[in-house]
Amino acid sequence: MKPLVLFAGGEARWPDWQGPLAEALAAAGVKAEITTEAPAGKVDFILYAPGDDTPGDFTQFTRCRAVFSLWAGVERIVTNPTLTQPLCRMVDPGLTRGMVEYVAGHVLRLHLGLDAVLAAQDGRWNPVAPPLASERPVAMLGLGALGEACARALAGMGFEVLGWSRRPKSLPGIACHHGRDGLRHALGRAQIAVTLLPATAGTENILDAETLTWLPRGASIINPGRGSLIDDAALLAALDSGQIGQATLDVFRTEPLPADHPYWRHPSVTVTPHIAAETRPATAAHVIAENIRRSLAGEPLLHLVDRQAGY
Ligand code: NDP
Ligand code: OXD
Repeated sequence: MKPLVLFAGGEARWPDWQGPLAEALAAAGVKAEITTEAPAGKVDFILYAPGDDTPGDFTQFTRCRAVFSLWAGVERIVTNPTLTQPLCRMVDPGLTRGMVEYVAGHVLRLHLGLDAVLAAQDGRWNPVAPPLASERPVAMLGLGALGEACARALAGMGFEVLGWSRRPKSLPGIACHHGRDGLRHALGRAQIAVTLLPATAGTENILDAETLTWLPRGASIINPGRGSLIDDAALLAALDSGQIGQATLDVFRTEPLPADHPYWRHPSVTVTPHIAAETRPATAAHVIAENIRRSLAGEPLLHLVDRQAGY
């Protein structure tokens, strides 16, 4: 009997995934059946995205060998007590590429002062050249699949990049830090801070009233990580006082961001609607197919979530 793969990534996404998954499974030499509906007891693998129409109780999936998240962030499933099967998060070349483009684009926008340039088309000639990237230190909080790729891309453009992660790390061309002192050091030098951390108990409000003061006055923040990384009241106060010059925010504690949220009307905030990067079926399907192949062959799974660490 062919293994049964349940696509529980939301009905709306199924048409985008059906073809790429079939193709990727065939390319990996895996003969499996993919479906959007099946009796729980017959399912071997679950492809999961958080949503109203996705499973909340995994106890009925008695023969399920692994759950593959279609999202990189797993905070909405990792603490589910009914999930006893191995959980893998999404590491997808297409998603990574999108995040690199988003982060590089907004870092360059802030670095070159493009908002002011666009607002100043008023006939006045003001020939002030922007500094070079090498004169603009950028802190990358989170040096995982996404943070590392962004850090490398920025370093490749000449930015001075200071990285920060939970465990010590060594990356060429990037000054890597960890621990509370490391955070203070990285923020203390950064004119732009990018947050690409997962939402866990350890990262909640990592940018708060205290750590925001560690940044040089007028520094900018780009948050494509998760809303919980930022103490919103502290950030709004820091923006009002000028301690923080600009915040570009893609993710929020409540999404969609409510229409009356102060971020929408703050002159120093740019809101983007959780579009920094998304999983691309054409590339991500191969990651899933490889993991299904591995599971069936008894090989170790890629991108396993550390349930203790929460990411
Ligand atoms: P990874 O799991 O690969 O990397 C997470 C990084 O955060 C690691 O470097 C890890 O450190 C670090 N980290 C975790 N906890 C702490 C801590 N307490 N203190 C310091 N560093 C910590 O995740 P990804 O790079 O793949 O993704 C990061 C996040 O980006 C996702 O969890 C998701 O929330 C968000 N995301 C947002 C998207 C969007 O469109 N806005 C799209 C995709 C993802 P270490 O290296 O030591 O483990
Ligand atoms: C993700 C996201 O976690 O899109 O993949 O936010």
